Amino acid sequence: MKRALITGVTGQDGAYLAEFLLERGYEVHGIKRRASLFNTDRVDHLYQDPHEEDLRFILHYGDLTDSTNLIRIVQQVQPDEIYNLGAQSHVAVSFESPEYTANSDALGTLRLLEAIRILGLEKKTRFYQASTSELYGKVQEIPQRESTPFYPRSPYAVAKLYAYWIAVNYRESYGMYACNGILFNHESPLRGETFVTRKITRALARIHLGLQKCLFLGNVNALRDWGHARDYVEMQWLMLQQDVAEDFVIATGKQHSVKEFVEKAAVELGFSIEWKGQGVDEVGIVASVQGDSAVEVGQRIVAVDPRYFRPAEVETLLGDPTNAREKLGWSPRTTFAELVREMVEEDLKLAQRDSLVTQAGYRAYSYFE
Ligand code: NDP
Ligand code: GDR
Repeated sequence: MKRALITGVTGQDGAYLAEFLLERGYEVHGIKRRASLFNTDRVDHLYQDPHEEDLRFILHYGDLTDSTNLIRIVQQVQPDEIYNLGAQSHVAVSFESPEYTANSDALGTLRLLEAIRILGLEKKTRFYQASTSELYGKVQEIPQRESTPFYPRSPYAVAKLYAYWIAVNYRESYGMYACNGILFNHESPLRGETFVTRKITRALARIHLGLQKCLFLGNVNALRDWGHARDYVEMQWLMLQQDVAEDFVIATGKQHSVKEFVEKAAVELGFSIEWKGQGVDEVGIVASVQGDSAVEVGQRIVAVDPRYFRPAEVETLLGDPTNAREKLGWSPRTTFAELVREMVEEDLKLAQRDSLVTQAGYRAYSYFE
């Protein structure tokens, strides 16, 4: 039985990857952070009572900023594969907490690679690094492929640049099987609520049910290449099953704006949106409504709030996944329309639950930015 260790197992990708590896017969170990509240919602369905025999899903307390803890876990688990998905992954937050972001995202990667080396596991343990399209930042070439020069535009991207190169360096220096998946944005109903896609589907579902009035966004003209997280974790695994370690761009090859995402999500809920004004005065107005909805024609349901602008923005990203298609036989299964539909459907269920709880006189939700 193969043994995998996942950092960031409680995150969006960690949850999909853990499920994927368990289905393939792996013993899966995950690192979770200590928190004052439960933070394992996304993997609770995989939880096994530690008293059960045949335990295949095991969580360890740990943190990417804590070397000795990482060395102890790697020593104990002796993994065949490590997936380093843990990170302070929010680009805007990285401007607020640049030092912490560097510590967890850049040095955290180094700490894991060193743990492998210190324990003499260079030939046994394969290492996957969660690299990102944010490395391309101020875009030098469209579409972006493995050979496109990097130009990071945030403390997050700069930290991930270090992580990218230290993985390459350990591969070249110590013959380790270490590789980077340069993944473009991937979303799902498990996406964190403060990333733009989930923020949109969550807010529009709530507006549709009358639980919220308006959705405030930053740069609505940003362009992204959005895929589904479920499709992308399969590739993370595939990258570790090759004869030779290599870095791959993973993307859909299709690009949409934040505005298009809003429009598509609205249509799923039965209303259409028209944009008026420009820059900070741009607003989304309801143009038509079909069926039962709390929204009304003429209602302003999207507005721009400069608080969500970033000190340096990544305006456009579009990936070229040719290499992954040709060498890994991989191509994304979920279309943009299917992705938006699935996210809206799941957020509508959550909003309906909140609506019932509110009607029963209880406070149902906390406010997310
Ligand atoms: P999430 O933000 O959903 O998950 C991040 C995970 O990392 C969570 O489990 C979080 O724990 C954990 N974590 C954060 N800080 C630490 C730390 N100091 N020590 C240990 N664990 C920590 O991210 P995604 O699942 O979306 O992304 C997975 C990885 O892929 C990240 O590295 C991200 O930067 C990268 N990436 C993501 C893309 C995307 O579009 N989703 C695209 C390209 C790269 P907790 O639950 O306690 O917060
Ligand atoms: P990104 O994702 O920065 O690409 O990083 P995010 O969804 O945060 O932003 C995408 C684009 O939308 C614009 N935007 C807003 N973003 C947020 N979060 N909130 C808003 O209100 C808002 N309004 C407009 C942003 O400015 C941006 O242009 C994600 C993360 O998962 C990273 O970890 C990962 O590496 C990259 O994707 C690839």
